Amino acid sequence: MTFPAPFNSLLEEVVRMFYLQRCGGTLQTEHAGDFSHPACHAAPSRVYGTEEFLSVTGGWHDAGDYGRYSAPAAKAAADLLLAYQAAPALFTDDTNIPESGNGVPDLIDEARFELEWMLKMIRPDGAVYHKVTCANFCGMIPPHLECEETVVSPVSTTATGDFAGAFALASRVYGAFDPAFAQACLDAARRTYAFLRSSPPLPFHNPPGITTGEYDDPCDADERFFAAASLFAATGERAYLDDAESLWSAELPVSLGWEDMAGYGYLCLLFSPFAAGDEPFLQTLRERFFAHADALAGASETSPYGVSLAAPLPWGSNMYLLNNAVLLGEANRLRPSYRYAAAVERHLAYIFGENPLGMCYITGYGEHSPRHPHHRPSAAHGKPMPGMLVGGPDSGLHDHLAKERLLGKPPFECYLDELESYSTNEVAIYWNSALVYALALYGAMAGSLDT
Ligand code: G3I
Ligand code: 9MR
Ligand code: ZN
Repeated sequence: MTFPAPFNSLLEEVVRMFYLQRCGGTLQTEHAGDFSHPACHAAPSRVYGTEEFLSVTGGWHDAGDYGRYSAPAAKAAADLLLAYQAAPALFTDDTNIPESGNGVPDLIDEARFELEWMLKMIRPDGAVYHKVTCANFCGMIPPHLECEETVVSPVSTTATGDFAGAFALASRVYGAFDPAFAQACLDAARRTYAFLRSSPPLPFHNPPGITTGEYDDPCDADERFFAAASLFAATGERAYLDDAESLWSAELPVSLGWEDMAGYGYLCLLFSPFAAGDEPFLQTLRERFFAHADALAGASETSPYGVSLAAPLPWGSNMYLLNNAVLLGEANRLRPSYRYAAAVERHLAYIFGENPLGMCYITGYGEHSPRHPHHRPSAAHGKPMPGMLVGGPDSGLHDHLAKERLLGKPPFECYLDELESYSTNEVAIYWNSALVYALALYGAMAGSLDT
C-alpha cells in the first residue's frame, strides 16, 4: 500500500509492533534494534490458588503492561487474520522478523505466534483461562526484569467463546499455509465450543490478590454467537448455524470491541461461502449490518471531525473509532459505496492528525505524535517504540493525571501525552490490530475514491 510521506512505512511498522511485544523468548538486536531484550516471563506459571504449574510461555504482551489476557488476544489475532483475508497482497514476507523469508507472509507468522500461546491457555476440558499475569502491575522496567511469579487466573466463558471463534477463523486462513496447523486450530475451536455449549456463564472478576487488568464483561452472549458463527463459516455444519441463530438477538451490538464481539459473528456469516443468500436469518443479519453501517456513515458525515464517535468518549476511543472504520470498510467490500469508502478515509485521517488536537495518534509518525506513551519498554528506554496506536481521548477521566488536568475539557481534547495517563496514552495489541485491519481495508479499496 502506498501512503504519502511520512506515512509510507506505516502499515509495516504498525504490524512490527506485534513482534516487538513478543513474550517468552529473546528479541535479537538484528530484528528488534533498541527494543531487543533477553527472554522474559519464561518460567512456569502457577495456576491460581493451587500448587500446580503450567508452561504458558509465548504470546504478545497485552499493552503497556506485560500481562497476557485471553479475550483481547483473540480479538487482536482475529483482526490480523481478517486483515489478511481482506487484502492479502499488502502483506509481504520481508519485514525483518525472525520468520521473514520462510515463504509465509509475516503477518500470518505473527498471528501464529499468538495462536500458539493461546493453545496453551486451553484447559484439558476445553475451558479457557482468562489471563496470565503477575499478581500486580510492575514499575516502568523492561520485560525481562519483571521476575515475580506469573499466575494463571481462572477460566471465563467470554475467553472461551472468543477462542472458539478465533481458532475457527484461523483454521480457514492457515489451510493455505499449513494444513496440520489449520486442523489443530479447528480441533481447538470445536473443543472450546463444546465446553462453552455445556457451561453456564462464568464471568471473570479478579480473584483476591490479583490486581492486573480485569477485562470483566458481564455478558457472554456475543462471544457465544461469534463462536457458533465462526464454526459454521469454517465447517459449513448446519448445527453451528442453528446455534448461531438461537444465540443471536437484536440487542447484541454490531461491535468489534474486546467486550462486544458480535460484529465478528456478523462478518463470519455475511462473508461465508456456505451461507445461502435467501436464508431468512442471514437476510435479517444483512439488513441489520447495513442499517448499522449506514448509521455510522451518517454520523461521520455530520460530525465536525468526520468520525462516527460522539461524546462521551470511552477508554481506548481510538480503537472504537477504528472498529467502526472496519465495519464501514467491510460494508464497502460487501456492497461497494462511495459513502462507506469516504467514511473509512475520514476515520483514518482523524487518527493521522485531522482531530482537534492536531495529533497523529501513532508513535513515530506525523508532525505531532505521542512522545510519552504509557508503555513500559518505551519508558525504560526513554524513547517511544514506533508504530504504536495510543488509546486517545477518554472523557471519563480514568486516571489521576487526567482528573487533575482535563476536568472541563471538551471530550475530544481529553488526552494527555504523559507517561502517567494510562487511560489516554497507553497502547494495546487490540488497538494496533484494529488499525492494521482498517489500513488493510483502506488499501483494498485504494483507487475507488478517485473515481
Ligand atoms: O461496561 C460499562 C458500560 O456499561 C458503560 O456504559 C460504559 C460507559 O463508559 O463503561 C463500561 O465500562 C468500561 C469498560 O472498559 C468496558 O467498556 C469502563 O468504563 C472502562 O473503564 C473500561 O476500560 C478498560 C480498562 O482496561 C479498564 O478496565 C478498557 O476498555 C481496556 O482497554 C483497558 O485495558 C487495559 C488492561 O486492563 C490492562 N492492560 C492495558 C489495557 C489498556 O489500557
Ligand atoms: O500500568 C497499568 C496499565 O497497564 C493499566 O492499563 C492501568 C489500568 O489497569 O493500570 C496501570 O497501572 C497503574 C495502576 O492501575 C495504579 N497505580 C499506577 C499504575 C501505573 O503506573
Ligand atoms: Zn514477557
